Amino acid sequence: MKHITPQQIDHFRREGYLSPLAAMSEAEARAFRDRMEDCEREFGPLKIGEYASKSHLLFPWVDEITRNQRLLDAVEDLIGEDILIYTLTLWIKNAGDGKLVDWHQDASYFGLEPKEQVTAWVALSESSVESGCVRVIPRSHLDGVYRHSIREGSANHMLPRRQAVDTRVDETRAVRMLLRPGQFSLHHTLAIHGSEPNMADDRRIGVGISFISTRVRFTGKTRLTGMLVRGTDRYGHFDPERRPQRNCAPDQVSYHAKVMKNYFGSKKELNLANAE
Ligand SMILES: O=C(O)CCC(=O)C(=O)O
Repeated sequence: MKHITPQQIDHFRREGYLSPLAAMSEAEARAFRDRMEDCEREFGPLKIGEYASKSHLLFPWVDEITRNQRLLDAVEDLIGEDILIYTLTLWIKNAGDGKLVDWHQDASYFGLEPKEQVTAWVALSESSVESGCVRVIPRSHLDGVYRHSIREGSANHMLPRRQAVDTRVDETRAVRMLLRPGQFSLHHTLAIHGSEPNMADDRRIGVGISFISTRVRFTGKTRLTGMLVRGTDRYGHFDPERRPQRNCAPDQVSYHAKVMKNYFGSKKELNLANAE
């Protein structure tokens, strides 16, 4: 075990999540947040589907977060030592902006087999009850993939297609994954999760990194890309991704746009909801 204990691994397998774990100090998280906010001043708001998606291809500071050793040690303890990033999202809720994430499972639109993807959610600001932390339904990952449908007209939903599980979720069972800046949570690809609006005075900022083992493959026909962050890729299910050298270098911006088009196109091909 590199970062988490056998008891914590049991907890993850039984409950479908693990939280909180330490990735970095609050001061380090603040420094990453400052770098993010510099980018917002330079490039404008970071939006999902644009620069807030697969941002590790655009910004060296995001690339750096994804290579945090404590984070990768915990992920390795769960999925093994050969680790790829499948996708990544900057989940930014500004104070009082009303944004929320409806109950959903990542596996319902990722199109991956086997369903061994794990999301690490790294807090760059306080993720609390007031700021709309991620909530998860314990043991919901044991029931397979639920039907999802598109919630039209819900403009504040952060998932691009506003998809949500059809089943009524018993919210009294939800666990709030409270995080200080620099801490992270882990959730299973089949765990039902979501979050409420930010009612705090500060922004709520999280980096959601979807990790897979290199043995996991995409089930559609499109050939997708993935970023190897640890170990060796002996399978070649994904084309390697190119790391950014500086924020939004023009050739990297066009590379990112091409990768995103391919990624979102692949969801349509599978008839899955466009997401993250
Ligand atoms: O940040 C949120 O509120 C939701 C995050 C989420 O859906 C995810 O990381 O998979």
